[in-house]
Amino acid sequence: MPEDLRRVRERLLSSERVVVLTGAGVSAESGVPIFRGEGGLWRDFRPEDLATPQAFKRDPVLVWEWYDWRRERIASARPNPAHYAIAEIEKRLSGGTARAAKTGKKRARHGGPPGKSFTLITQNVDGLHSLAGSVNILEIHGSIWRVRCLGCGRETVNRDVPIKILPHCACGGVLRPAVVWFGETLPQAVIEAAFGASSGADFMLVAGTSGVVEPAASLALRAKERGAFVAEINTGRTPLSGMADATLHGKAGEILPGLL
Ligand code: BJW
Ligand code: ZN
Repeated sequence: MPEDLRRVRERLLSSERVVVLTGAGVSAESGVPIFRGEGGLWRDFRPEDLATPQAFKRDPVLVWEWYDWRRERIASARPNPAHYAIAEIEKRLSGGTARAAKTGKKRARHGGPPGKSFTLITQNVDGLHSLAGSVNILEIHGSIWRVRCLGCGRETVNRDVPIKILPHCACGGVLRPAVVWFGETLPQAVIEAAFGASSGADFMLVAGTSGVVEPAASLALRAKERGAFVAEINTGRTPLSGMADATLHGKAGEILPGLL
């Protein structure tokens, strides 16, 4: 086992409050396009045209067509070894099923590692972490499988592929994807929980994110500031690489299973 991987693994094993922060790179090996860099969505599409509230106001049909295309790709995607390894880390830390991480029940009954906690913070909207079995997940940029009514504000699950464009709510209002666009604030409770977990973490793993989108990138800085060991897994260098205690270069789906 390479020395840096061994070091990260040892830190993970000896830590008590573990946080994993993921980005699009973790789903890349599932065939879900990333945003930046080679083959990224922002090479072919302008975020200003598709991922802002102004863009939706201007042309909701165009925005929905783009989301419908992405939903179709994601619907046929399956979790990859990176998603499964993250779910397995949660399961081991919570002493049984991943669900025990949330309820604490299994740990109490089966004597899993006492006092350990695990939080997965994801910027991904694809839902693949849940499909892989992760439980304690904070989806800070929302979910592509949820819609929100611009009229009554109600948020619901919608898995229609294709979706009927323009989708409408029972109240007659137009539905939008329940994701966070540029210039929008993140769901308050979710981002507060993410900063809380990051502030208290003693180990943070940052995987497959370019680290350029705020406030997500600041979660890693917060963890580092508060004394966590920060490890990064990425195929390339990012603005977070310099402050990370360890940087593992390569594909998340190949490196993450090695941490188990
Ligand atoms: C692999 C791999 C493999 C590939 N294995 N690795 C402070 C300073 C400057 C600007 C701001 C600031 N605070 C707020 C802003 C504005 C803005 C922002 O951050 N702009 C910067 C880009 C300049 N932020 C916001 O507007 C946020 N809102 C906010 O802060 O509200 C308050 C506020 C508003 C206005 C002003 C000030 C404050 C909202 C951000 C919303 C982001 N939305 C999107 C779309 C979501 C919905 C959807 O999916 O459709 O979220 S944009 C897109 O970027 C998406 C992602 O979640 C997000 C992050 O991308 P991610 O996950 O990092 O992916 P990539 O593609 O960038 O990187 C992939 C990485 O993986 C790469 O590094 C590869 O090398 C690597 N990789 N294959 C491992 N196999
Ligand atoms: Zn409504």
